[in-house]
Amino acid sequence: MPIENAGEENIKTGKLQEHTEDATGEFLTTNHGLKINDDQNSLKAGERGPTLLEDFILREKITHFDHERIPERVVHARGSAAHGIFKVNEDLSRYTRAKFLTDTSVETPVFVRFSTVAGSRGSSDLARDVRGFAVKFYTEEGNFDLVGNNMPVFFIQDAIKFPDLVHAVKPEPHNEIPQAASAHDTFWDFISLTPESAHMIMWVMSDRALPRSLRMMEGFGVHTFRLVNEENKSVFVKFHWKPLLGVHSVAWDEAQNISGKDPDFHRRDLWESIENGDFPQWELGLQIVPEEDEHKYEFDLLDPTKLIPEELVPVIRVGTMTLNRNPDNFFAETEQVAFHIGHVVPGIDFTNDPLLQGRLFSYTDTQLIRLGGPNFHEIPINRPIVPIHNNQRDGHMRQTINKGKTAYGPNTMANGCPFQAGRMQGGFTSFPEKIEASKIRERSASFFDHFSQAKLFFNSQSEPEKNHMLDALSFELGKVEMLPIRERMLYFISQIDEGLAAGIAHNIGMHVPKSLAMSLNQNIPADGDPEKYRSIVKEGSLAESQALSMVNTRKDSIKTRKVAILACDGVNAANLLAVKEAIMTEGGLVDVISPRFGFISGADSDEPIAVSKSLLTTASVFYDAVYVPGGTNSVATLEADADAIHFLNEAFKHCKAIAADADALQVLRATYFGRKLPEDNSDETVMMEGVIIGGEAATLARQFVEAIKQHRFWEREKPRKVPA
Ligand code: HDE
Repeated sequence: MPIENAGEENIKTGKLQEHTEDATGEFLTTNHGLKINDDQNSLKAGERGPTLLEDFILREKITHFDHERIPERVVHARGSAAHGIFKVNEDLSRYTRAKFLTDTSVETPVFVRFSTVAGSRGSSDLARDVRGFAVKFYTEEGNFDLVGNNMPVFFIQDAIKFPDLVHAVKPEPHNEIPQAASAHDTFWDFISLTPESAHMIMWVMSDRALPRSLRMMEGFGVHTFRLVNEENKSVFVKFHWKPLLGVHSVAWDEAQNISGKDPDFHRRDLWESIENGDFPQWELGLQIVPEEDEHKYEFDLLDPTKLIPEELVPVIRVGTMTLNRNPDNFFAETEQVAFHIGHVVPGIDFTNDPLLQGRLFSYTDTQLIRLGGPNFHEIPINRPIVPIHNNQRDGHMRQTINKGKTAYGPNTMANGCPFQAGRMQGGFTSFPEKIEASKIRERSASFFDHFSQAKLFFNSQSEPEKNHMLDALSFELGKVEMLPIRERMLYFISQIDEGLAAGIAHNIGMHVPKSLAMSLNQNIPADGDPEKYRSIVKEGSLAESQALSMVNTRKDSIKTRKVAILACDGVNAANLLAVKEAIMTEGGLVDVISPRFGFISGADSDEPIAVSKSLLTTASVFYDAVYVPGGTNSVATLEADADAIHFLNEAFKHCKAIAADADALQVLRATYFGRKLPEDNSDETVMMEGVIIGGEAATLARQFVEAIKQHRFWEREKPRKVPA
């Protein structure tokens, strides 16, 4: 299909690209269409002789193989993606003329790529890191890319510092260690000298950096953008994605375990949920700030290290995105997709955020090396669904065969085509923002308050979340070898919260310095006045913001939550099946796990029960909850099985819901936490936060489902610490 016509057809079929099906019933050919007679043996001079240079079939195959890799993304190399649709649920024409945001009947195809930032393409999904959340909307007015993250702010305020930030966080250059980790000297050296990173550091050291699933993350456009309506009136906007499953994270110890046992944990989870028809969904949220309110806040809307607290400007939910199709080919789609913050449609425009402005340059530039030339827009996944008409020609790997003589404008020979589109004809016009300014290589003083929102974030966390941040910072700084860096960081953190700094200092065996011999602020130009650049902390700011703590996320369903049932021969099959059924009715997923694969028999039934995972091939870190049904023989086998006991200990350590029949209590008693269980094991008792024992199966199942909805019982973590 010619590229120009692909759009119309694609809108109709919902398929964005041409696909080559498996070659069922076809003969093998070379890339030039020649049928191949033998693809298993190269051409040789005699049975035991040397291979001949003449063997063009061998050469074509090996040459192609030799060139199969392209450079991985310089950041966000590790990613997973899916197709879907976006639908706006109210007409937003009061704010924007973007058609996909005004016409409620339009279903806009999207392709979404999630990523980690620091690691290489093959690194683990569960690294402590920011997650990329990049959405390509294939609208009828061209592609709009919302290239965001799962955190609403960023490390730096000016694009010119991005290469430094990335060099600092990437593996150290002399030995390429550590992979996908910020816990090393160069990163914290840079951060310790960059106070503008204070707010982002709080986010990255929080549980937000360890998502339970890509489906359970928020997304943020980070920068303030503009929406522009038909009358050319503009408002400022922050974009949000709110997951319908809530925002949830795993424990750090769990994350490290998952990294070893299944580095593809998030990728697999996304893939499987779409294959199972459990389509991930997000609501698109907007925070709208009228033009006249540009200077109303104590932070600058152009400063990407600041968010707009939802208490000040509520997030209005305007549409839903559903991911409903896995890519057919990882390389062709997920690897070759090229996002660019500069891909906008009429009705969406930029602001002067200096980070955003730098990004406008970087994204096309990086594709030139990564995808090999200026025609990457012709790669199927990058094509808009509308036809492309312009005078650009040639270049590496050009796919389009342009007819005719005119590749210039103005022209008469093609009757002036393609025409420029006026605003009324859907042409993009930049918002005519008035700028009266002198050229200046400086930062606005309105960007200097680096700590207020870092404090706001920390103060808005629950006790367990604060504990996790304390642990995370102690871990990271504990891995830093150079003491002056640790010291600077302790001072830095004491500007955010003295208790937090003191706790870390205790953990890493140091003291929080009262002052520092050197300035932390490296933003000062050589001839600048240091006083002018002193970080300001604004007093009287908002003390807490509910939206910043994951405790306040929605906890109303167990959809797609994974529940392990530990069972062996002789299990109480009636209870096992009743609890399994109750979980599945609520949309949860169940694995029956036994020391070995095959089938187990129930004490009360002749019907064999299939074992879906063995203790050899799975681990508690892959589940959200565990249930141990009764049955004398099953219980006796599990009680004596070290892997089963470890499974339970670990699930407890990671604060997951655990349920057991009353007669399976002895299995729990064999665990570390079981020793701490109260003696009372009467029927229908919830024995400990998130540990439910006994009672009639239906009641137990009901209580268990409610417990799983809570996601985790973090509050039991510190007082009931168990080794596992
Ligand atoms: Fe990016 N970023 N970035 N970034 N970014 C890239 O583009 C860059 C920033 C984000 O799944 C690169 O195609 C600069 C903020 C995502 O393919 C590159 C600056 C945010 C992805 C690049 C930033 C992002 C990228 C590397 C500072 C959140 C992955 C490969 C001015 C709002 C997109 C590529 C995907 C990727 C540059 C900062 C999000 C080099 C210069 C802030 C989600 O162009």
